[in-house]
Amino acid sequence: MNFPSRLGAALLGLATAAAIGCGSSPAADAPEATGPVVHLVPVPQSIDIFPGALRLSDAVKLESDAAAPHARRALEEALAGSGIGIDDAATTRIRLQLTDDTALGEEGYHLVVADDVQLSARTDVGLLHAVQSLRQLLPAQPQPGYRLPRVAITDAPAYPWRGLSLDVARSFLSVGYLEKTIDRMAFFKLNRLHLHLTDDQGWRIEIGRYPKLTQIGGASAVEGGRSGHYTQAQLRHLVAYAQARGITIVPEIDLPGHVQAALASYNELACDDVENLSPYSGREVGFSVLCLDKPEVVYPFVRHVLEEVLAIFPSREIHIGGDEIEHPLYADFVARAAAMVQGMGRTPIVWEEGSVADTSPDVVLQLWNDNYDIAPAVEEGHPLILSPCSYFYVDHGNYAGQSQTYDWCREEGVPLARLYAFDPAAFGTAIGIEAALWTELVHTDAAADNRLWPRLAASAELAWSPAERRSYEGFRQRMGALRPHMDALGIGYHPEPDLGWADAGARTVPQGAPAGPSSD
Ligand code: TNX
Repeated sequence: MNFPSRLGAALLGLATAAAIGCGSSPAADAPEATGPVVHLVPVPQSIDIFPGALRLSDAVKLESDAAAPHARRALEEALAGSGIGIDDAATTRIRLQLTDDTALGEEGYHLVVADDVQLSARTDVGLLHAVQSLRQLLPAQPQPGYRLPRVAITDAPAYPWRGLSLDVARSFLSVGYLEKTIDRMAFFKLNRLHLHLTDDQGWRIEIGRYPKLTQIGGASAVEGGRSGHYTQAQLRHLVAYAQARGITIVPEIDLPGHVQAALASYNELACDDVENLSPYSGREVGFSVLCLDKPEVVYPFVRHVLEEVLAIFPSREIHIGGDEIEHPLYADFVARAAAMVQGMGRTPIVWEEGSVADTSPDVVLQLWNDNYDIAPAVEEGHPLILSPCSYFYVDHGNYAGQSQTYDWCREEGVPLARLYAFDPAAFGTAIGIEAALWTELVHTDAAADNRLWPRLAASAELAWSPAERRSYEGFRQRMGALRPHMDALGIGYHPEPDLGWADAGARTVPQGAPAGPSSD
């Protein structure tokens, strides 16, 4: 590699770090003389920036390890997006290489831009992350003669679980929208898509043994929302689509409450004295429950459903809900359902309330109320997914008073800066972070985009980047500069003033790029 001395590089790195870390110089459109500016989200574990730049011509030569097909495809896509062709005769080389550098872990990578570009990692997933970093260094639109900054990055995630939970039950989201969301998540190195597949207002997953779950339960939705369901073939497609982008889909079947759609489909799942067995389209929570006094009906149902769910989703973790229900047999149910999942060779996830049940310490708990006393469960060693609502419930406003948002958890909403201020280190057994989009009030793709972005990028940085590398000021600059990439991805993001995006509509939308900012 033709690099200057480490010291020189480090000094230069400091000078250029403004765009990377916490400085205050503008991140985008730096003049040619100072070289291209680096703006990566999430901010990498370590980066050296060197003088000069690698001028990219129309085409590059691609060399890749046959064992990294997903990274190769992602790289081809990224290059195409920047208008760069692939040609074996080209002088500039991009190399994807698997290495046995154990320090990188499962997801870490090296990315070096010198006289050529070298991406290395232990796994295809690690290389996928390297490609995403390269993609953020490349122009969002074709730009002939683009100068790629010379960098040496070593990167790996702080947390293994970097998720998004989407409620497709209250209001359905199409396969196409989920694919788009997966692409966008991958761009920010998020790796878990949790689908809340069932709730009072809708049952969204085809179960062969119980066809009425989708015939009846899939036909309803929250008032104003969309109904529908996914076939098993569609879900298998999504699993593969996500896997090729480094993302695991985690299914949730919410039990034993939030089941009105199931009760409306199969009345025998309800206790005999339950009168209301109609489909539900309101917004109340906590009123429906499987009849736990009929274990001979309920447990076979749960088993059969889970068997089909597990056959579709290879995820090690399977979410069985467990939220917002008061019942004398609640703890018993959670313990039995969790044991059932474990008996099938998987690891259950339960919302925080499930911590009252007698389960083995490897059962994962998902924290969602800020004030929930999770300390005893942490003491027992339960891994935690962190989704405290006053930081990560993005059904709350981007700003106080935003229309069509909830504010039950935090009256002022969950602005970007608030979310970014979260400190995951406060939770000893945390395995990561998951933002959650509930859809009682989110009925269109545009509204979903608006609630998710840019906040999801901030939660990605919290889960990926070490605390000492993070600062809101640095994030604002880097994220602000990624706007053309957000546009190229067709994201209808909230025009966040903190990122300098408040001029919604003023910019030119590139041809073929949909939507753009949306205040929906
Ligand atoms: C709480 S978080 C819920 C959801 C609602 C959400 C609305 C959780 C486990 N339950 O059922 O959709 O609040 O913000």
